[in-house]
Amino acid sequence: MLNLVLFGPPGAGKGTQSAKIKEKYNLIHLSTGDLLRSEIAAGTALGLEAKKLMDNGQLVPDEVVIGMIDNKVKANQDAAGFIFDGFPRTVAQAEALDVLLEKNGTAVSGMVALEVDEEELTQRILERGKTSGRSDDQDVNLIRNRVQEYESKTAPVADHYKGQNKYKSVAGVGAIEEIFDSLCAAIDTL
Ligand code: B4P
Repeated sequence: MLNLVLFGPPGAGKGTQSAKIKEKYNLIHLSTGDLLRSEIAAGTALGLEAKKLMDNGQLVPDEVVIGMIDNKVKANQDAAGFIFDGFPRTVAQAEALDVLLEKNGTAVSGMVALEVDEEELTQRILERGKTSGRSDDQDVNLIRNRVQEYESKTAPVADHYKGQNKYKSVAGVGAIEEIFDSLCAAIDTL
């Protein structure tokens, strides 16, 4: 089973590359951002709470996203594997993922990180904001908050996988196809 954690700051291209990776490796794509946006669109209580935090560029509580991932993993027991996109975003989420995969008789195969500088991230997100309708994509200060949340709470997640010898990184700037080729080369070593 291939269980891939695709990692990187907001706007690094995790969603873009996940769509390609899932086709090539026949994986189930689990994006916590997409799952939360579905809850918001459906107007659920969870979605309403999440929206307040997402509109400030803050992370949603760990137990909420861990519960969503747990349900999806249990519902897809026959999958060839998973691509986790935007999850885990805290060390507590990474520890919970280890436990829930172990209960299902499997483990994270590796983390691959996309490296992109903040100026490029900001430009990409603002560009997407022109058409995405996402309220967290429109404002430079809000994007800065998201990057700060990433630096303080999410970047340490890389150390969790470095400690398990499961960490790789690739340059995330350039043509989407070239980045995809670099990602596949890294995935093929896992
Ligand atoms: P996400 O939905 O995960 O949003 P993201 O980080 O902006 O997305 P991504 O990196 O996938 O960027 P994309 O491919 O779209 O999270 C949103 C919010 O949800 C968070 O701020 C948080 O509040 C909450 N949340 C989600 N998961 C959580 C968790 N686990 N715990 C707590 N809270 C959580 O790329 C961005 C843009 O760049 C696109 O427009 C794309 O077209 C463009 N692009 C991609 N590759 C490019 C390239 N090579 N060159 C030029 N442009 C490129």
